[in-house]
Amino acid sequence: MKLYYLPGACSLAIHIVLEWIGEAYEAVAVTREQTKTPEFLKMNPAGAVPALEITGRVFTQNSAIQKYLIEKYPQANLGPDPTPEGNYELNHWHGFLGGDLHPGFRPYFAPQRFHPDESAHPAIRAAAFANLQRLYGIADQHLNGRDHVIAGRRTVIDAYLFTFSSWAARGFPNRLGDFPHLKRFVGNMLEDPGVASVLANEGVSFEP
Ligand SMILES: N[C@@H](CCC(=O)N[C@@H](CS)C(=O)NCC(=O)O)C(=O)O
Repeated sequence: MKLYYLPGACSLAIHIVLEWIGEAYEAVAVTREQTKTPEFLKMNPAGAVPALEITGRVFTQNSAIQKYLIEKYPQANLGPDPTPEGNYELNHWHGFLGGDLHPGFRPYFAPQRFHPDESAHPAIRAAAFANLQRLYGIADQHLNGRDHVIAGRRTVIDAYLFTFSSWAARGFPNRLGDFPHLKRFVGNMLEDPGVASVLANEGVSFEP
């Protein structure tokens, strides 16, 4: 397996999941510019990471790759409880993280993609920040009294929420200070040997 990733980007979730699975894989760092080259676009026409190559086939889209890896490596036990409710929880958090939280960062980190006039950027960032604070508040309340997002044990969703929480820790003025339960969750994840190894490998470090 070969994972193409941008250091610290959303591909970090797949990187952690591969480390947890424990099968052999290669992690290949790319730059944003490289994701737009003809070679990369042939692999993923969306010009984005994560892209996971397995014996000549390329898998893309974070939540789809996570579900694939859950089924491919059941012995890693990184999926939901095998019940309709368990599946619902997995899909619910994929929707929240991939559909709400991830796109919520775009106007915060790249307001120029939303308005060419620089004078509009502070207002765009402020609105994005308010929305992100609201969304992190939801995740924070969910983690009140829980060590894991779903199933009462480590799953792919822990890796996915951790990834976006690392963006907040690195990009918000108060890091995760407004979210005590999330901060505790991230602190625990930072002590996980697999997570620590992946962060070191990607050259990413941060305080929650
Ligand atoms: N919906 C895709 C989004 C992937 C995505 O946005 N990846 C970002 C990194 S977090 C990327 O590769 N961006 C390249 C760019 O902005 O040019 C997924 O969930 O996998």
